[in-house]
Amino acid sequence: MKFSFTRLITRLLISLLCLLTITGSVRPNAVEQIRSQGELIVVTRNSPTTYFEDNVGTTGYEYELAKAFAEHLGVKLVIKQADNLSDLYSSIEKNEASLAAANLTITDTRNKWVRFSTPYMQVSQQVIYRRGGMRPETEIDLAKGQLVVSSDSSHAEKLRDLQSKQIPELTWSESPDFESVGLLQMVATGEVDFTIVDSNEFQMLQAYYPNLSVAFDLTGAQPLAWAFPQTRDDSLFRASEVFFRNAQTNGLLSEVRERFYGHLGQLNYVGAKRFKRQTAKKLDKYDDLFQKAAERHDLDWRLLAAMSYQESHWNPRAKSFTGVRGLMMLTRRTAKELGVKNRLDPKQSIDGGAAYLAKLRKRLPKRIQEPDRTWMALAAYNVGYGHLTDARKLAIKDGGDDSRWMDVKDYLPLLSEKRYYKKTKHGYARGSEPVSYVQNIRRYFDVLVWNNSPELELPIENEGIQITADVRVIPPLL
Ligand code: BLG
Repeated sequence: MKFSFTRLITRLLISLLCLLTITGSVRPNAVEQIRSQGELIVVTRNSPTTYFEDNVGTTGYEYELAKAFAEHLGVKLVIKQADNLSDLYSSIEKNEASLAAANLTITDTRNKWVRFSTPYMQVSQQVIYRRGGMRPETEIDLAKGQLVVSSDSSHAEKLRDLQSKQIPELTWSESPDFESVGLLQMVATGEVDFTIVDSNEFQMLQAYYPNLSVAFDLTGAQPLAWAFPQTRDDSLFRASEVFFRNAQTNGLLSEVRERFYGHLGQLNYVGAKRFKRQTAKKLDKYDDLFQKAAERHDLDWRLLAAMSYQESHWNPRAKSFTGVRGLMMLTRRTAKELGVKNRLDPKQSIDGGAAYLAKLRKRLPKRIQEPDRTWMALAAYNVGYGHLTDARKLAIKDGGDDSRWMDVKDYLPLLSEKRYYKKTKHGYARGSEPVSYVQNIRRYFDVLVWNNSPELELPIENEGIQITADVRVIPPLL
């Protein structure tokens, strides 16, 4: 009896195994299908924190991560753009995309119908108000003003939760058509009193809305992750787990974070407001010169404009303490080397500055890729090529990567510490200056690029947005 029972079990197991092999060979799993089609379809949204066009083409935090995941699978990335969150989720439900990568917060409700990947970032939900307007101090105050959020967002979910558990009188409006950019715009123009966005979105967009500020954090840290459909076949989800594990250890996650968020927070309220004012008042006078110089030296004119703002606030007669002068702040020595006769002449200054930056960019070793190459050329423009090289050497000595700005920017400030500079070739330098210099320029550059980007249509203040017909107003729970 015992013998035949064991035999029965063995037979059953063998049959099961055969069945699995047969079905396995008949129906390839998700990863096998993606590989045989040669493409990974990812659905996302067009926004500054996810996916957008910049001066060099398509980019964005989610886009870069998704591209790396497609490379990990050995296929090409195909982006599908959703207009709103509901379309985004329906794309993965209907299998029109393999995953959604769109600054999505893991929430209890969403967890019921999608499978979230390993989180790659933590954000909090922030209540945003207009300076000089009504500032809510706590959740209860949200009931006192007009509040708008995106439909199907984690913010709407949080409000529903607050309404049912704590503040039954809470009301707000939801619209599927509004992304963070539109919502912030409405608060900025005074059309509504408050909105809620994720902290990383506000950090990125704050520079465009100097009159907006964070009232308080509505939540603690919440994880962002990719969303996969809840199918039995979890092969793609498992592949993503391996990918995220590698991305953590090989530095990809920190590299992408540095690229999109590393320079944020540089522009404070006063700085952002001033930049906006000056852009409207002065940039017109010089943009032609920036464009011509950029063309001549194969640079982006908005980068030259951003540099010039950082250097002189677009004042052609600017003069530093040490006698550095003009729109692009050329030193006497550098001007001479470049053949610039009059540093106060806008055309000569811009042309000279552009030529100098282009020269530095070419001079860097070939293995330094963009955009790090440009950030390093900017640092050299400010502190000198020799000091930049010293910092790169310090990075190498310490096991860092001298071809990454992310590493080099940590070593530049050490050039002002004796125990480091006494061993470098070019000696002492105020090394933290080029670090803030580059960060500021990147920030100004972003603003100029986005203001010129047709997709994002960033804020022209006073131009009100009408709340569209499909805004749903969530009534109080009374
Ligand atoms: C830069 C020069 C570099 C020079 C470094 O100084 O000026 N760049 C230009 O002239 C465009 O050529 O490098 S070196 O030739 O290899 O030595 C170092 O000397 C300019 C910097 C200096 C800085 N702004 C462009 O970024 C400046 O104005 N500092 C003012 C300091 S203070 O306010 O007077 O204290």
